[in-house]
Amino acid sequence: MYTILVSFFIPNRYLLCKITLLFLNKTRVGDKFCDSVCPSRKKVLILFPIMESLLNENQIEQLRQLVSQSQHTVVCCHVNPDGDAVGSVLAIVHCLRRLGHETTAIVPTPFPDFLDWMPGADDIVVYSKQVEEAKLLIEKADLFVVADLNDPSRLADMQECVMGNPAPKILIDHHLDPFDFCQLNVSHPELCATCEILCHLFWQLGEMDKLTPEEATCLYAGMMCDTGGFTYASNRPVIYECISLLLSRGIDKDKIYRNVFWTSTPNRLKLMGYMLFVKMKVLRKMNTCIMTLTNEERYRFGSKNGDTEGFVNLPLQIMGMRLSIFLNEDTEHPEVVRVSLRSVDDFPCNEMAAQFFNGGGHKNASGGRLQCTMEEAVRVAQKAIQAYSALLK
Ligand SMILES: [Mn+2]
Repeated sequence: MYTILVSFFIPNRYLLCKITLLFLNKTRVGDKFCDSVCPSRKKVLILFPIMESLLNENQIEQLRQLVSQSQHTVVCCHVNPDGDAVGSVLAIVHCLRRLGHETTAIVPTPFPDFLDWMPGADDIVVYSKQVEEAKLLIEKADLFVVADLNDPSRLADMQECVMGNPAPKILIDHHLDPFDFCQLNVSHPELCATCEILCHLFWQLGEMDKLTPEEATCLYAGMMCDTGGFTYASNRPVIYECISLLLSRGIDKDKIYRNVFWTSTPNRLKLMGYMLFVKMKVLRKMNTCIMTLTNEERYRFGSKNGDTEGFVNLPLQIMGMRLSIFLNEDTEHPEVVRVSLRSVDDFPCNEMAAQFFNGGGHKNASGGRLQCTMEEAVRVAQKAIQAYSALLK
């Protein structure tokens, strides 16, 4: 009864949950709490769309122990880090440092320039550029947190060094089918971003109302990047609970959006125009678009790492398009073509990526790589489109 009365007077549901807890003398809100207050859980959930408890008691204990026993933690993520990878790494680093732990962020390869503004981005050690420094830090580490990564091979050149250190590892990730290589696995493919997992974790651990604006900013940026500014993979109501909590921790979400999605260079805009005008091939019958970009073209436009971020999404604006394929010659390895796939509705990019492009990912957003020339990569893409024609037409 208290819960319903209070809900009329307190606009902030998080505060409301806390007040309710005071009444009920509970330490945490979660499924157990809902069950105990109201066996028909639906009613309670409608009144309080609250955060999710992702860990059981044992896992919480294990997490606390692993962290408290460590002297130096290394937090890392996948190769070619995106906003969610960088956001989750930085949020974890900030949080651990705030709790007094010596912590370093190490990423396998550089992250795109449009993430430079993120709080703490300057301190990130980039393995491919600072190999010796990174190796020393990895060898010294007595705990690893691997974020936004489901397979150690996604650590690229860092893999051998990280896996060679027997220190315990914690995985926090939302990709499908995680490898079992960590002591503690927090894997939730149903969540929109690794940063969303972190929101729930921080909340469950009682850290949410202690988050600094910097930590909250990293979490929001990660969720925003993995959902294209909350335009896909973002229909679960609890995502907006996370956002509400992060707003109450002082983020400026409009500025974060501008920093990530509405900041460009003249060269990038010119390259985008060229890609759409010259390079976009529309396969009308297959409701598919293919774009290719070689290093030679990239140099012509003075394009930098990360400049092509988001290009693969553009063709999906065309009415009826179901699939967009972007074949991008790797800047470091010219014999490698990086493949990005984006789809709408039920088209399973991840299956196509696994079957044809040595990759994987999410249903609507996947990637892979081919060891071949661009011409051969185009042929593989055409074969993939044919194989999936029944789902595309
Ligand atoms: Mn992610």
